[in-house]
Amino acid sequence: MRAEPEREFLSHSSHWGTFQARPTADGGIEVRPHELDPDPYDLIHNVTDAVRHPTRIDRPYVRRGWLDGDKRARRGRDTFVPVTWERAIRLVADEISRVYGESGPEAVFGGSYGWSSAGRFHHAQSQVHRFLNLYGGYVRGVTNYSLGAALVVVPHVVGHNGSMLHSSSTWSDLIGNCELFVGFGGIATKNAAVNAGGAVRHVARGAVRDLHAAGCRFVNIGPLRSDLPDVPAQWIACRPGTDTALMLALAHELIATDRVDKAFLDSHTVGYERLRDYITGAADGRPKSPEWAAGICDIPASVIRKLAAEMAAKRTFISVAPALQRAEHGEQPVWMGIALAAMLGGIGLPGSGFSVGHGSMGNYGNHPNLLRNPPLPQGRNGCEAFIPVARIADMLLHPGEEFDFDGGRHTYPDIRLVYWAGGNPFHHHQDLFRLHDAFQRPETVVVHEPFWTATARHADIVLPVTMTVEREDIAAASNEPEMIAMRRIVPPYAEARDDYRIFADIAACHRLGERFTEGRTPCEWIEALYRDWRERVRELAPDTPAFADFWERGSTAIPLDPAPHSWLDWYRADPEGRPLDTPSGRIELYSETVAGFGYDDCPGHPVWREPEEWPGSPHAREYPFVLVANQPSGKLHSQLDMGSASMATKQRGRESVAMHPADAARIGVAAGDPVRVRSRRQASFLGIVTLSDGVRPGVVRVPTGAWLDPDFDDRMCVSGNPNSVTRDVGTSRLGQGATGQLCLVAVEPWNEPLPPLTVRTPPVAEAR
Ligand SMILES: Nc1nc2c(c(=O)[nH]1)N[C@H]1C(S)=C(S)[C@@H](COP(=O)(O)OP(=O)(O)OC[C@H]3O[C@@H](n4cnc5c(=O)[nH]c(N)nc54)[C@H](O)[C@@H]3O)O[C@H]1N2
Ligand SMILES: Nc1nc2c(c(=O)[nH]1)N[C@H]1C(S)=C(S)[C@@H](COP(=O)(O)OP(=O)(O)OC[C@H]3O[C@@H](n4cnc5c(=O)[nH]c(N)nc54)[C@H](O)[C@@H]3O)O[C@H]1N2
Ligand SMILES: [Mo]
Repeated sequence: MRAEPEREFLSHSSHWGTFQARPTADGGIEVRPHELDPDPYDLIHNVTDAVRHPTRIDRPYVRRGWLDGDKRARRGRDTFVPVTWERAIRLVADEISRVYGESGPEAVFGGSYGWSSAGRFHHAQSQVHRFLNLYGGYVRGVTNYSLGAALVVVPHVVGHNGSMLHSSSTWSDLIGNCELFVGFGGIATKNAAVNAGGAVRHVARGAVRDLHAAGCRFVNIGPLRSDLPDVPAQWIACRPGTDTALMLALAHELIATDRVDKAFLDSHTVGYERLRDYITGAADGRPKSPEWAAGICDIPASVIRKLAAEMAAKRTFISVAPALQRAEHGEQPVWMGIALAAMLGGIGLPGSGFSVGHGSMGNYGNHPNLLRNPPLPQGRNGCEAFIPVARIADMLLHPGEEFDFDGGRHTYPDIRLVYWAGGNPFHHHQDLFRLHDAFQRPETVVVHEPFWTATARHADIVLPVTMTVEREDIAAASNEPEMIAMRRIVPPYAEARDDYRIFADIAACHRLGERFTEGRTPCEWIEALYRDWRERVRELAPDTPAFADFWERGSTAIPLDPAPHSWLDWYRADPEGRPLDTPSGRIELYSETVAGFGYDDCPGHPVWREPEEWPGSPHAREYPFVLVANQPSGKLHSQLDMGSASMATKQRGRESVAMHPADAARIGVAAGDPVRVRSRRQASFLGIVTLSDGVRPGVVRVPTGAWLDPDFDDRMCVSGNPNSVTRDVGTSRLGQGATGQLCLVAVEPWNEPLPPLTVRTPPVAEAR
């Protein structure tokens, strides 16, 4: 017998890293880091365990009850009937004809939030939007789960042209200039693994070490010591959800000790006097002093005073992790963080200023693109109706009701058809048992998925799709120096098809196939997207190779702006000549526009407002712990939850519940014990205790992303998904962002046998 020739490693990419891969003899794949990446993360290995996992969806399925005409009963807990592709395509096409014909696009929710996979062409959300636009459009979701509050409040404060979300200070600007890095939420470089569209060069951990070597001191403010893992740091274990009070007290101290940069405030901001009167108490009789904040944040006033003095004396950079604004009143720490940086006067100077989260994503701090990466054209959405993306359950449960958003008043549409491709709402949304109830309302739910996630299990028609390693694409993320040829590594699993082909086949039933495909195969699309980009990029990078050459080499350089820059340096230099696009042209510490909306939960300047659930609220008697449900270190969100890097963070296949040893002793549990975590939603989940003195007492940390394994009768998730208990309310009437990061919970020992996990086996399928 002759040995099979060794297959060569080919380039491929994912949101969490670029790698090389080749097929193995048993139908799986072998993965190794890419030489372009100086600091690869373990997450690239998750795909190995996932590609032939039993939870891959092997063929199209239709839910039993839906097929029987009992449309809504048992959605999410029903059995499935396998069908041929022909039948599945016909069923979806007929539903589209029916719902669009009877009710138009206002009855179709196509927001389809979710990260799906890297790759410019096969990006599922772009594909589904392009598809639904063929029929006149769809109800969309605006903003995102990541930055819901910031995306709305920041433009009121510094304009769209001043937003730091796409032009944050570069690491190269900070290194050697920044003397003090104050990280609210730390610099959680576990999160810098990820860059949407395909992470290539991971530099954040190295940059933090370089900053430290250049003499910068670090302060990590927040519930977890591990939020600043790469260098020595002072840890100020502030109560979660109270950062705005701490910032106000820092500002109070700057005023009291006459350290405010009045010249900068005069030349570059408006509204300082209004904010100052609130801080000093002149406006409401309550000075926001360090003593005032000490009681709220549970840190000594002396620590606040000392930090304020140091911030005024040194070149200081303030970073607010996105997590802080993914909570009730999430607009406030962002607005107040900008105000504090303005009072220090360092905005636009090397090594100082503000950002929403260095370390929270691979693109922050990197040099920005000079040109846009190739996008897939999506057509035009003719439907006006929208929701702030995280109001999905409210929309489904309350059609016709009104809601506020950024100064407008809008009405929830009446949704009859939900179409989801590339997201997992039964991971990303809050209060998942409420979402389960909400998902009973539409007449039909269609989901495209590679895996039997809880969302796929809530579908009526489930269509199996390929993973990236089963198709070809090009990867390109913002602020990354290389575009990557994503080569096909293995053939598609079972009957899985590309989202593109599925949409093309459905569109063909309505004679819209040509309009969807423009007569191109996926390879022709990829080549065309590349060709268009190369045309645009030519002037800047004349050596950019032709497609065939790029494909063969596996990567090509993306031109980036090489100059170090500090956020708003251009505005600092010329505030009159190059104003911000705010009403005043300046940084608005008080906004007439926001004040005019009349929202008590987000007035005209930053304020401290008590969240409904926090340690100071009456609910804390029954629910004494703050649950911090942050991003998982072992995977992206819920993706490839069964992979080795993800499973390594779990115990007995269930999520870890990290807590302080003193808290564990008090409730009578030890490391490795199962616990039940309950909330006011009459819902709970099971997890396994881990102990660390790096967790603030009174806090439990449970990462998001464990695949929901629901016991609907007990409203309990047995695999440990924290969104089974989180609270589903908007950040405020202004931003209406997701608030999943924090809520109050009770934690108690679980003394019964652990219920079996069903989430890593497929649901019950009937014979064909
Ligand atoms: N409690 C709490 N909840 C949170 C957060 C939090 O901090 N706390 N964070 C929030 C944030 S910031 C975010 S961004 C969201 C993330 O929420 P999502 O983006 O919805 O999460 P993912 O797990 O990335 O979901 C992507 C899904 O797409 C599927 N997929 C991958 N490739 C393809 C493809 O080619 N085609 C199709 N059809 N499907 C594909 C994957 O299998 C996966 O199920 O979660 C939010 N939820
Ligand atoms: N490995 C990995 N990386 C990721 C992701 C992933 O799923 N996995 N998701 C990506 C996405 S889509 C996004 S949007 C970003 C999100 O980036 P972030 O929102 O910054 O990420 P988190 O891990 O949720 O939160 C960071 C830290 O903030 C702290 N924190 C929480 N609440 C508070 C508070 O009230 N005050 C203070 N001071 N600290 C608090 C928590 O301890 C937490 O560890 O991450 C991206 N990176
Ligand atoms: Mo996100």
